[in-house]
Amino acid sequence: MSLLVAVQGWNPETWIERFRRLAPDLDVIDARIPFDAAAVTHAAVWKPKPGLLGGLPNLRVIFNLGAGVDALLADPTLPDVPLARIVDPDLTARMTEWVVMNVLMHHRRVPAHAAAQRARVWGDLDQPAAKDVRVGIMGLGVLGRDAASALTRLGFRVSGWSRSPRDVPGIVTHAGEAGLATFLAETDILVALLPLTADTRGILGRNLFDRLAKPTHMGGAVLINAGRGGLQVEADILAALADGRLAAASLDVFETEPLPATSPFWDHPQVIVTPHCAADSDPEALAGVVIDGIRRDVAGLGLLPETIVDRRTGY
Ligand code: NDP
Ligand code: OXD
Repeated sequence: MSLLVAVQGWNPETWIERFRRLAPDLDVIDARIPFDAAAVTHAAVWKPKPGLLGGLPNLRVIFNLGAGVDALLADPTLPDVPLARIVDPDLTARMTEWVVMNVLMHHRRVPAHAAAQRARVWGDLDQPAAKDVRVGIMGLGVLGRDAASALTRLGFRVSGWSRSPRDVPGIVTHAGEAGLATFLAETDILVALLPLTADTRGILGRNLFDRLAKPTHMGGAVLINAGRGGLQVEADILAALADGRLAAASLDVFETEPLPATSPFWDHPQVIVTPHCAADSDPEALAGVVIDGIRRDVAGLGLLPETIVDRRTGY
């Protein structure tokens, strides 16, 4: 068996080294060096060059080294073989940390306190209890459910929204277009953990911001997006921040990445920017997931169901 490693935007060396260490019996091939395409049986990829995977005649499985597969599915030549994505407690815990940190930053008014500190003002800001703050999570998948559970434990009133109806302990759930208006009207802090698909592209725009709760203890509602930049309409976010429909935003993902130096988000006083690092894929933690997947495939066990990407829905 041969594993082709094609990683762009991250350091491929650390993945290759980790795969070789974990599976010395496997021929690990570096896609940056000329290789025998016919020898490749499995591929571990992050944003591989379009067309690369289509040129592998004996490919059995593609392992996407992150949770989101939008970049991969955008390649029209992607071969029709099983496609797995990362589902792992390490990645999930990182995302939950980022979400909880940002919800608390806004709930506890950290940007406002930081501005007051710089102005040497001993301020007094309205500070409700977590139980009086409504956090709405768009996307009740692996990441959304874990973030919901952590926020519930902190005492927030959590609700969630998904494509199909979901039962998630401790939270109120809504589904589909029919459930969206109620979900938004009861949300003070909106957390987007959706995949980017034909249905979700541009969903975080004017029409959605109009329907969020108002007013809140922070002024308007707060938007937190760690899903994908393509979910958001950045001109609409800026307009909503300017007229108070949004009080603030935490954005980890952007329409264009890296975020261009000219973007108004960089120095926007109401916006917290992080550089698509909400949940990094750590080779040390995640290479083993791929190796297990290869072993399962070779043994005829199939991939773990929760990792399998459904190409019809796009996630
Ligand atoms: P999952 O596939 O487990 O869950 C996706 C959720 O989104 C599901 O609840 C699904 O609904 C819901 N959903 C999909 N389409 C729609 C729709 N049209 N309307 C309503 N709900 C919808 O994904 P994960 O939780 O593992 O990951 C979510 C995303 O997070 C990834 O796709 C990726 O883009 C992003 N991500 C970002 C990272 C970062 O560092 N910023 C790191 C890792 C992931 P249903 O339950 O009905 O299927
Ligand atoms: C992912 C990401 O999808 O890092 O895992 O964005």
